Amino acid sequence: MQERLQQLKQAALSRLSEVTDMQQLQELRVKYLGKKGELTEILRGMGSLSAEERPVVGQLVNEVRSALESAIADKQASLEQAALEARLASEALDVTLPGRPLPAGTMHPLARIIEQTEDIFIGLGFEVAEGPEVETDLFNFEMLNLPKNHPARDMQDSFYITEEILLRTQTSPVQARTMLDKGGKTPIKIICPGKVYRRDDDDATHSHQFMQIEGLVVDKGVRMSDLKGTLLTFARQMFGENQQIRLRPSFFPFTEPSVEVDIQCIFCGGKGCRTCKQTGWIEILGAGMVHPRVLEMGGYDPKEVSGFAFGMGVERIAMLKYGIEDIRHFYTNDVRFLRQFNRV
Ligand code: 2U9
Repeated sequence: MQERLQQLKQAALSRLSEVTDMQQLQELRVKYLGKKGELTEILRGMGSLSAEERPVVGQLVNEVRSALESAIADKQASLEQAALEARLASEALDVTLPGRPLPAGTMHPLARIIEQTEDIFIGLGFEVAEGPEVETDLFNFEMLNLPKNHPARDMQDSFYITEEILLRTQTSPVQARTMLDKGGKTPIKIICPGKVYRRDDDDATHSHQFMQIEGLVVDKGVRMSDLKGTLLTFARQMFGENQQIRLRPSFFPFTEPSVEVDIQCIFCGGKGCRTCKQTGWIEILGAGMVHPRVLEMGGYDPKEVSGFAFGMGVERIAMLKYGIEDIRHFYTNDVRFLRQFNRV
């Protein structure tokens, strides 16, 4: 029996040396040390031994068992170590290799102008307000002193959805909504950027959908000089520190008095060229003091408060600033056009 034990030990150790993975190791463990394993079988056979032999064989069985257990544990440790090393090697990352650059998008020129304009006006204490593009006749026209049958409604042919609902023709309804939301409280100091829609045939300078930024200030004692100072600051930050502005009388139903605002021609510096039609000036926006009727309809008392408003076409500002000659470039999305406006 002692001989059988020695043979078993040798056989187990020799098979162990050939084991290459955890599954084989587990099979080997079961074969020799398991409940139905070979060592257990020998133990069961000890009943037939003499009283002298039994402790000797018993001790030997224990020695063989612990020798096998420790050899199996060593093997398991070395298999685990090898597996770990293989994983580390396969997942090795060379952080010194050069990276693959991802192609970066560029910012759309209209988004750039809007962002820049927002920055300028936020710097002056304004907030940015937004509203729906599908509007009611009430907010788009009525509240802006453009009652039904007003001749100025013909000036902007609109996309009507029903008799009372249309695509907004200007962002002014956002200001009208803000006035009502504020319930007569001052101050209001907002700019409203967004898309507007007008029934127009598209050409180099017209688009049936374009973008506007409008502004509204309502407070006690707001004057024309506040409007002028605000717009001069905008013109200088947008078009250059030495810019001058010029105000010409105009007419809008929602402002009285109304003005059109020019900057000195950025192409000829005011000397006169083809773009400014030899005048030295270029129109950039319209503005005025908010009409008392508009204040009233918005829930403000025109005897208590006053306000100014202005509006500009974002495409026009971008075309001037970047020297773009056709408004359709903004909407046809030719990447060669868009790529010229790299992020700064
Ligand atoms: C309220 C009161 C007054 C907004 C204004 C203009 C003058 C203006 C045009 C510029 C070029 C539109 O894109 S454009 O065609 N806008 O000239 N807009 S004052 O006045 C308001 C708005 C809302 C409650």
